[in-house]
Amino acid sequence: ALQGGMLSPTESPSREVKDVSGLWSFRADLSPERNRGFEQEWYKSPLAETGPVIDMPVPSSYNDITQDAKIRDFIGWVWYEKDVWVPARWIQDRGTRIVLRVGSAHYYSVLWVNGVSVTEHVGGHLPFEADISDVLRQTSGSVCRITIAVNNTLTLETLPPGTIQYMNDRTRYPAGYFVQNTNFDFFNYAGIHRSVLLYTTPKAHIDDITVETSFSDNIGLVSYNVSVLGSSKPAVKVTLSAQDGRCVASANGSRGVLKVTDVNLWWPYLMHENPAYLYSMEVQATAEDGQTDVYTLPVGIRTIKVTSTQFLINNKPFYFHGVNKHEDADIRGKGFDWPLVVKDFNLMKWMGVNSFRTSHYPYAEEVLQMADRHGIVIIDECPGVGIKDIRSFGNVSLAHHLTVMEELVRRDKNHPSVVMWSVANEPASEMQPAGFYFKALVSRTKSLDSSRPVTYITDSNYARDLGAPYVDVICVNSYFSWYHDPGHTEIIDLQLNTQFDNWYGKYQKPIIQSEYGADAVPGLHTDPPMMFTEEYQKTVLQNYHNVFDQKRKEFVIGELIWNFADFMTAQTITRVVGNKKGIFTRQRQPKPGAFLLRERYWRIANETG
Ligand code: GCB
Repeated sequence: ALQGGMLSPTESPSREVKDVSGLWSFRADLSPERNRGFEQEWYKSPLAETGPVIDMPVPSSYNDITQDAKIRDFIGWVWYEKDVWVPARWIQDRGTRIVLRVGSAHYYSVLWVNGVSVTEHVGGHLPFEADISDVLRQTSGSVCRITIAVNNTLTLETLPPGTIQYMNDRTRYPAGYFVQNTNFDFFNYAGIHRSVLLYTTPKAHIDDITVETSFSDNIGLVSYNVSVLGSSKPAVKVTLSAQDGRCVASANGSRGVLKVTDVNLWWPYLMHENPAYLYSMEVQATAEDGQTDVYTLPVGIRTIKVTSTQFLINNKPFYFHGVNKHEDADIRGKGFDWPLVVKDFNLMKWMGVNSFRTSHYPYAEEVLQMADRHGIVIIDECPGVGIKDIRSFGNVSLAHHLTVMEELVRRDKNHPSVVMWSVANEPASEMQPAGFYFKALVSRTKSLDSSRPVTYITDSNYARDLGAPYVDVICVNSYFSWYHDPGHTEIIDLQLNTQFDNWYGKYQKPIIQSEYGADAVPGLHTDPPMMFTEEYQKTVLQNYHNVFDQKRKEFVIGELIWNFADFMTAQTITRVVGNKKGIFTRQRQPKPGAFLLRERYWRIANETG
């Protein structure tokens, strides 16, 4: 089990945050074994002393920043370094705890401060941190040299999995030639993808907070649990305030239940005239020495329930009309970017999108915070995409997958916008070990969080899928008239009806169409429609929608288009500079499919209200 909490770093009277993103020094280890950096101990001295460095922005993927194809397609260790100034008062005040936190770095990371190794992390999409107070106080003064080595190699035991294939035919490939294979199509962007922060807390500090909410009649209930580290008998005080600042409930003690009369529930927007209501929960922990740590957590009070035909938010049926996204954009790749995040939310609200899936990995915390505030519902997906090789169902893989779910739940458990966990996308769930694997994964996730349903996204045959018995909601991807029967949109009606009836007939669980769509290269037109034109994408969507409209009255509880926007992929013969199934281009300009969905989503919103 994981140790400790992962509260999102925020400032408070007792905490400071210093963002050390910006320009870093960078070098890719191009040596044949990709191991020169470790052999020569590049972390021991400034990176520029061991060879040439280039400028690299953080956060950003490094792949598309330079003109060098070797860096775009690089596989192996890259090295980042930055000198930052730590305020002298942080160092001098021994009661201050100084933490270094990386929002995410893809995939495997090793962290040094002033040449001293402080932590390592496996996994490309979740934060990691280290208490660096002692290292800073023992090493040189206030300058702090941060070195981060990041390796994007994917193996059978990483999430997502991949394989490195050595090409041994010397008549066709030079010595040592290898490629990275994966079972997913999005480009394996790498580097430091989210902010790097230094932050402080008092030595005795609030390590974690867990809230679970419910209500009965007009009384809201917030059960909370606070863990404090560095003090054996902290005095914990919790205060819940409404949006106008009024205190609505308070309690003493590290766990308890707050009662809120005349509660304002957290509702998805479009479902209520006062959506996304957030209370603010201030937690104060005072240690024996009188020092107080303060942390404020936004809290949305709402419930989730699943029946055999419905998904209920606050006991009202919710229909997912939304999108699948990617963290993906020109130049920055998967690097966090506020303009992009805000633009995407504006586009989603323009379209009447009420939900999205974080396909195919956990997104930045800022995205979840936006969704909390705007009332957009999230299916929170872990990076378990493309588990297709039987060797990736082994014990080592499962153990890592369980750890990733722990890290994900630990980070995201308090977001009202998150209504369901997705533990995987399109695994080979008909393979024999999949039954045991998904049973273990779903039950562990439920033991970590009993308040949310769990699913994974399947594209396998309903009769042979071995994981479906364990999920709460069936999520199905299908690409009729695209990967099957290309060009034949007239078969969608029959095949999609059959798909839904088969799954429902076998499991009596509500179903989300978690992906459907077609590539449209912007500017390509034909009538009658042909594959890859804007007209064809629209026709595929319309044919799917006709079936959704019949089944929505029964047990289909949602539709998520693949994809919100075009995104970069590995180079293959089926992708024309990326996957073009976006209803927006990669630059976020609408294709005709976006207008079609906009009309549809607003119509559904008005009908279901
Ligand atoms: C899928 C995958 C998604 C792909 C999509 C496609 O089933 O889940 O990651 O991008 O199909 O366009 O092939």
